[in-house]
Amino acid sequence: MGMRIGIIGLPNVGKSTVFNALTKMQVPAANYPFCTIEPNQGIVLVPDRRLERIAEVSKPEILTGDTIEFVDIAGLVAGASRGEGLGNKFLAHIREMDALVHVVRLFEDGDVINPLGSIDPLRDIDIIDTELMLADLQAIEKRRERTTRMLKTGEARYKEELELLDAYQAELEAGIPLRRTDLEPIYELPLLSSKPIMYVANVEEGSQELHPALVVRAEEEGAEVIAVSAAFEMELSQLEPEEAELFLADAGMEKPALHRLVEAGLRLLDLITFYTIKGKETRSWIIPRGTLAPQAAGRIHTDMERGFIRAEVVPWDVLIEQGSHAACREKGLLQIEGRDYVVQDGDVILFRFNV
Ligand SMILES: Nc1nc2c(ncn2[C@@H]2O[C@H](COP(=O)(O)OP(=O)(O)O)[C@@H](O)[C@H]2O)c(=O)[nH]1
Ligand SMILES: [Mg+2]
Repeated sequence: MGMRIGIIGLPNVGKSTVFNALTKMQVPAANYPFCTIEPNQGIVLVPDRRLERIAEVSKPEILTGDTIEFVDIAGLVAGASRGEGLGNKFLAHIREMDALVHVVRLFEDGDVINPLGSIDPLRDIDIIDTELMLADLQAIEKRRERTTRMLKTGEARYKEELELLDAYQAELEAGIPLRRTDLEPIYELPLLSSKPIMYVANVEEGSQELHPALVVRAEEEGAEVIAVSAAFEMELSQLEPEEAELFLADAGMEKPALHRLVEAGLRLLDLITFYTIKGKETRSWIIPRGTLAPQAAGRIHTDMERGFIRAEVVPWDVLIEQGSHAACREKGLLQIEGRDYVVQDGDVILFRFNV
């Protein structure tokens, strides 16, 4: 789908550790096209218990989970918008992301230098937000010159755009990231502070405790915040599945915190999952919420979208109760859906199409 989540945060908060653990994430029995595109760009398997449950009844030879892309974006320091650190390169990178995971440091560890000297997640968030907002103000300034020139054409949309740019600017000058406003976006002007965001608190090993001020901030923003010990997750990701189970149980955890991070990433991007059982392969597919059946089929193959006839749909839990599409059909539990069907999270779908 090409959805990308950028991992951002101050230096030494654990971004690369989270990223590396994500790309090494093991999910039992799932085959997937893992790869690291570049050292800081990785395809991450989406852990999915439902897929595993479906596989218990479909017994596929090949089990394939869908993936999502994460990017480890280094180099943000105070002053980045003026070109400090990796400055502009960093900001250009963020512009390409569909959503952001902001890692903040809650672990102490005297051996790992904390450039700002103390644990203070709100200060850290404000530093990053300030850089995003300053970069936005610069982008708006540039856009304004162009829009002003275009005003001469007399087209109403340029006057409207100018008003929108003024509205953005007023919010930013008041210190409000655009994601917290309901101003409409300008497609050709991707603004950094408008990207959907969630927080990862890199906590002490063995702790689930979130900083109270961080919880309040996240709530104000309607953002999710997830406690992760990057060091623990890194160790966990290197273990064989059986060892990992024991390691998790010892820590009193049901599943890796990174699974919750990826799940939250899907919610952030408003993505849902549907499943297919076809021949030897059972597979999960990630699509934007609201996708119609033909476009969902197109996610599998463009021919299937072009030749779409119908979708035979059953919710995943009904499928595992009944065992197969055929059994569902006999009991009249199969939904026969056409071109205007909106695919639902958890649907198991058999597409019928002409080639
Ligand atoms: N104690 C502890 N150290 C960590 C944790 N996460 C990362 N580190 C260490 O902190 C240092 C910086 O981590 P890194 O992931 O490179 O940070 P980045 O600059 O944000 O990419 C490394 O030495 C990591 O091993 C953690 O959860 N606990
Ligand atoms: Mg790093």
